Amino acid sequence: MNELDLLVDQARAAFAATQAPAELEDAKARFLGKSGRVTELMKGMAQLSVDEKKTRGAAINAAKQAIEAALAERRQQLADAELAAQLQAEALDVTLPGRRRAGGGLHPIARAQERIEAIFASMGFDVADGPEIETDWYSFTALNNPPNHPARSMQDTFYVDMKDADGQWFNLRPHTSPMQVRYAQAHARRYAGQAHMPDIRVIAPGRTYRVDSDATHSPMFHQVEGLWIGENVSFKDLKVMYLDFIQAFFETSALKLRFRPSYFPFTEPSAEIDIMFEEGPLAGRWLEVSGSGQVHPQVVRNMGLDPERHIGFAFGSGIDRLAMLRYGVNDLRLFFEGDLRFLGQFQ
Ligand code: 2U9
Repeated sequence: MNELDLLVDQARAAFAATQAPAELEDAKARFLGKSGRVTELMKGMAQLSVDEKKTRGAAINAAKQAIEAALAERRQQLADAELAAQLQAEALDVTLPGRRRAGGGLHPIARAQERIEAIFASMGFDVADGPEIETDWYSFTALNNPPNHPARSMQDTFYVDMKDADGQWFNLRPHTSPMQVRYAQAHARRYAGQAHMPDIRVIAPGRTYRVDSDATHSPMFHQVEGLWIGENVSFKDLKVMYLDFIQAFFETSALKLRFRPSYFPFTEPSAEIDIMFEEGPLAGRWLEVSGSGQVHPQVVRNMGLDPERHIGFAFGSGIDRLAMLRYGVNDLRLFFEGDLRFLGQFQ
C-alpha cells in the first residue's frame, strides 16, 4: 500500500474514532487543515519537474477527495446520531392517556356540617345562615350577657375597627347564637298578632371566631346551634331530639347521653351534654359534645316573644369537635393547614 492510500486509511480511522462534531473538526484539521498532512504533501511538490508535479498533484488530490468524502460521511453519521438521541429524549407517546388532575372533594368539616344539616332537616328544623361580622347587641346583649361579661373582652372576642349604630365595635361572632336571634325575631314578626305561632325549630351552623389556639381550639372554628321554641317545649324534647341527632351523626345506637348541670347567661337551667360510646375506640368515656339549656326568659323577650307563653331549649355544639370524634382526628389544626395528604383521606 503506498503512502497516499495509508494516509486515506489513517484519516478514515481518525474520523471514525471521533464521537462529537468538535472532535471531528480537530481530526479534519490534522489532515486537511493549513498545517495538515495533505497540505504538507502539496508543499513537498515544489522541487518536482512539471510532468512529475502533474502526476503527483493528481494523486494527492485523489487522496484529498477521498479524505473529504470520509469526513462528510462521518459528519452525517454524527448528525444522525445526535438527531436520533434528541428524538429519543423528547419522545412523546401521544397514545398515552392524558395526565388527569386528581378530583377535588369536600372538606371534612363541610362534610360534617352537611350531614348535621340533613339530620336536623329530617327532624323538621330549618337551617339558617347569617352574618359572621355581628353587632354587639346580637353577639352579646340579646343573649343576656351583662355589660362587663368576660366573653365581651378582647381576650376572648375579635373586634373589627368599625362601630355599629349604637356606637359599639363590630365583632367576629363568637357563636352562631346571633343568627338564632335574628331568625326568631323574623319568625315572631311574621306571626305577630296571630292566634297561633308555629314552633321555631332552626339550626344555625357556620364559622365562629374566638381568641384561642391550640390542639383543640382554633381562632376560626365551626359551630352548630339549635333552637326549638313553642308553647310547650321542654328538656325532655331536647334530650330525645339530641339523642336522635347524635346517634344518627355517629351512625350507632350504642351510644348514651347525659346532662351535666352548667351555667350560661342565655339559658336557665343550663346543662352540658355528654355522650358515651358503648363500643369502639372511644367506648366507656363520657365525652362533652355540647352545651344546652332552657332559653333564658330575657332572651325570649329579646327575640320579641312572651316568655309567659313561649318556652323552649337551645344547644350549641362544635362541628369541628364532632368531626374530630367521627373521623378520629386528634389535632384540630390539621383541618385548617391545607395539607392534601391529610385532606385527601376524606374523599
Ligand atoms: C339563643 C338562645 C340560647 C346556645 C347554647 C351553648 C349552650 C354552648 C358552646 C358549646 C361548644 C359553643 O362550640 S362551642 O364552643 N355552646 O355551650 N350554646 S346553650 O344557646 C342559645 C343560642 C341562641 C337565642
